[in-house]
Amino acid sequence: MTRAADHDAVVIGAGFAGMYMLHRLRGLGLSVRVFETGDGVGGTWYWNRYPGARCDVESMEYSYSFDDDLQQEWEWTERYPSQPEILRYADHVADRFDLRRDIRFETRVTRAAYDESANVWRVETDRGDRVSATYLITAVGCLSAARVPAFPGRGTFLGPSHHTGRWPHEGVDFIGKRVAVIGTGSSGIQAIPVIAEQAAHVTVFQRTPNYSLPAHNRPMEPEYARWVKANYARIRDAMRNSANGLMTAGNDGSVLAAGEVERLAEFEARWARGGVGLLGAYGDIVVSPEANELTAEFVRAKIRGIVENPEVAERLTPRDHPIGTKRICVDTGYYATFNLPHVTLVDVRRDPIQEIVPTGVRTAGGEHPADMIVYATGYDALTGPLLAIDLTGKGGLSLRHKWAAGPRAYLGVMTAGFPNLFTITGPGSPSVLSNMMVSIEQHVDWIAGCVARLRADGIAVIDADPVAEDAWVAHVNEVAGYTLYPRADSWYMGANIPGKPRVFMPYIGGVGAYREKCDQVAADGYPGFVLSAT
Ligand code: NA7
Repeated sequence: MTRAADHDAVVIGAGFAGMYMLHRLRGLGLSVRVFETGDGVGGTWYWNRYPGARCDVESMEYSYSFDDDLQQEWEWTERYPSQPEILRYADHVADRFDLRRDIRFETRVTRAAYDESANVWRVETDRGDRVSATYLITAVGCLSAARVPAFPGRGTFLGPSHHTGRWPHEGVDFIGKRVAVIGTGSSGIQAIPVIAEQAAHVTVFQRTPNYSLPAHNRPMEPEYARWVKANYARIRDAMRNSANGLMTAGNDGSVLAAGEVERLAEFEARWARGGVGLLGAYGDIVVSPEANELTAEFVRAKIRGIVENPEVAERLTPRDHPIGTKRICVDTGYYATFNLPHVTLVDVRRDPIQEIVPTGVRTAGGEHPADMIVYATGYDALTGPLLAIDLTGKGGLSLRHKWAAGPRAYLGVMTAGFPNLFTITGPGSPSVLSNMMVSIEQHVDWIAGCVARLRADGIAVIDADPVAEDAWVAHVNEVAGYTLYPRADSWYMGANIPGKPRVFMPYIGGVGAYREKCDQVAADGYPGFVLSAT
């Protein structure tokens, strides 16, 4: 048999999605080439080496479930895993399953075009590779296109500046330094307390105050780890069929139906436990404005209780968006950091950043001297990493053109007009609204199942049906519309990028319901997809 393509599949990215995809496709006997920009595996956890970087999903849940020996043998040392520990885990998995031999590191895919006459994807990299593949699978991550705002004068700064998602591998020494941190999302909120432990002065530039919940991180309790491992099969199954891929399910009840005493007791218990669980206290927190306000007010009171200076506390208090509708943050000592004498908060809504100058950051109120700038300014989320690649489908259709008004994909896994292209945790799937590990495994398993079926049935081409795609996009929007999410200027909505279409990108119907739908589609012979033998 003549091989039409150099590889059966090209996978873009060697984070947790790309690594598992490679493993599964190998298991089907496919030849696979993975391209990865970094010089190691781990994706998000390879890039995000900023101080304090830690996952906000617990260790026992933020790990692969596909191999029981792996999940039984790996020992997590803390309740919430730190970036170095997750990276060690990724390296361990790469070694254990001998993944590196098919990964081309330090190589970025710049372009991929579908060649209809040969039914192959022609893939180009910044290293000059030109390869063809039957299947093209993106595993590019949802938060990997780091973004530094175009502040005037940015290039004039004399000291080092670092984006949290492009942190130097050799680390950064803050001792004795005056550090400007711009941005108070999850990354800023994790980094600021750790930077403040070392720096001579920290100036935090905040645009939108965020809700942050305490992690209460601690060393892993061995009995707990043993219990989880003994019950992993049942626990993983429950996570896969849950709303957000976590072990602890949320309650269904209503904040409004609970009396004040009950409500506060429930909130206090969840605050004391730590992590994102507060949002699961009742079923209507991200649906009912009144329920949300009661929950938000609980957190606001906590901020007032921690931050000693009432004026600073007020500036840190979020009021412009419902709690949970921007990604909730999980911190260790964030609010208390503002009680330190060498930490200053600048509210850039009232006192906007005008320019970066050689010696610091100038706002309307004057210059804030700095030796170093940390940009914790986020990402062009979900679509950014896909649109960074010049992707062209049937008839020369470019993805950038097709998605100009917002992403369109059927089940978030294929977009019509781009045959044999699968997008792991793409827009229109639960992705960033879930435990990413659960969503990654679900997509990879589904794609592997689909590819196996195509090959067994002699189907050469699969594409999304535009009608099914339109219906799915409408459904994604409809479900988001039942919630308060669209009210926030969040990166879920594309609102953090000037000019980006305002569309709610992930699917909020729940990972369990989503999985059921995907599985049903596969069992029914892929309705909503167009399959052809040639
Ligand atoms: P986020 O959550 O997007 O946070 C970025 C922060 O940077 C946020 O506070 C932004 O304010 C701020 N920002 C962005 N642009 C500017 C400008 N031009 N001026 C001032 N401040 C600005 O990114 P993270 O890296 O913290 O977190 C990403 C995800 O990683 C996180 O949610 C977890 O899932 C893990 P804004 O709120 O837009 O007003």
